[in-house]
Amino acid sequence: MYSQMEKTEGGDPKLQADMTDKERAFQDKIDRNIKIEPRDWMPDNYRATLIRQIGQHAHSEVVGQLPEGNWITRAPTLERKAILLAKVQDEAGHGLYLYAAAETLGVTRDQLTEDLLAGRMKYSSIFNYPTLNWADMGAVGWLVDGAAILNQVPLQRTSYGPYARAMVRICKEESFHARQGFHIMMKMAKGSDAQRKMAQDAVNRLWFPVLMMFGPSDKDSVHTAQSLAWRIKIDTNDQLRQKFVDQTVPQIEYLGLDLPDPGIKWNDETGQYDFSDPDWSEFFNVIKGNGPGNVDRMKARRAAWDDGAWVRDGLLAHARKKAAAKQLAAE
Ligand code: FAQ
Repeated sequence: MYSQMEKTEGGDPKLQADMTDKERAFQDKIDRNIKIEPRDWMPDNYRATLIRQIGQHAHSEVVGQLPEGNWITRAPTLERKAILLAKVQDEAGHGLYLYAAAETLGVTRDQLTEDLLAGRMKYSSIFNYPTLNWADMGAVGWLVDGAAILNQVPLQRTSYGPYARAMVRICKEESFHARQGFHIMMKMAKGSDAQRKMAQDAVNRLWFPVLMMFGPSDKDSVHTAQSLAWRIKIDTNDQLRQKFVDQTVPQIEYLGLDLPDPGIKWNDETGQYDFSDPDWSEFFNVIKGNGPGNVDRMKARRAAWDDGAWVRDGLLAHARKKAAAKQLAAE
C-alpha cells in the first residue's frame, strides 16, 4: 500500500495520482529496490527525513560513548578495560560513518552538531539514563547494542545507498559489542550473590528504557508511514520492539535472572511474548530534554565541541596550506 504513496514528512502519504512525474519515477525506483544515490533527484522531504534520521543516529553513537566511557577507568580487569575502550572507540567510528553519510545529502557535520547543541536535533533517549554499576556495562552491551542491532540490520537494506552501506560495517561491530555485554552478564549472573544482585538491578532499570529505543508505539509514530513508503525504515517501531522482546526473554531466562516485567508471558495464539508497555509519558519527557541525564550529556557535548575548536581550526588551516602548495606545484 505504502509503495504507491508519497507525502510530506509527518503528514499523510500522497496518492500516486497526486504525484508529479518525477515523484512517481522516484517512488518506482524505490519500489523496485534500486538504491538512491547522492546525485539522484529526490523529493525535498525524503532528503530532510534522511538528514533527521541519519543525523540523530550519528549523534546517538557519539553521545552513546558517554555512559560507557564513564566506566573505562573503573573496569575490573585490564582485559575488560581494553575491550571497553575498543567498544567506545568503535562507537566514535560509527558516528563518523554516519556523519559522512549525512554529508552526502548536502548538510555539514558542523551544522548537524550545531543543531544538536541548539536542541533542534535529538539523540537516542536511552543515553539519558545513568550507568550506575559494572553490571550496567554488561546490560548496555547486551540490551542496548542488542536493540540497536535489531533496528540496524534491516537498515542495511534501506533505500539510500550511503546509509545502507554505512550500516553494513556498523552491524558487524555491534554484534561484537552485544556479545561482550552478554559475556559480562554471564559472569555477573553466575558470580557471587552481590554480583547477581547487580546484574538483576541493571536489567530491571534498563529494560523499559531499552524498549523505548524503538520509538513511540506505531499509533503515535509521526514518521513511520512515510518512511516505510520510501524504504527509509523497513519495519515499524512496534514490530522491532516485539522482535526484541521475543529474542531477549529466553536470554534473561538463560542467565537465570528474574524477568523485569510481570506482564511478560508467552502467548500461544500469537506465538510471541506479551509484555507491558513502557511509560510513554516518561519517554516523551526524556526526548523533550527532561530525562535524568539530558543536562549532563549536552554539557559534555558542548564542552567537547568548544574544547575541540582549536583542533578543527588547525586541521582546516593545514588542509588549506596543503591544497595551496599542491596548486602552486601544478602551476
Ligand atoms: N530517542 O515518528 P517516530 C545505538 C523521536 S544507536 C529519541 O517513530 P522515526 C548504538 C523521533 O526522532 C541508537 N527520540 O520517528 C550504541 C521523532 O521526533 P521528531 C540510535 C526518538 O524516526 C549502542 C519522534 O520521536 N539508533 O544505540 C526516539 O520514524 C551503545 C516520533 O518518532 C538510531 O537512531 C528515541 N528512542 O523512528 C551506541 C537508528 N524514538 O524528529 C553507543 C535509526 C523516536 O519528529 C552505545 N533511527 N524519537 O521531533 C531509527 O530507526 C528511527 O529514527 C527511530 C524512530 C526508530 C529511532
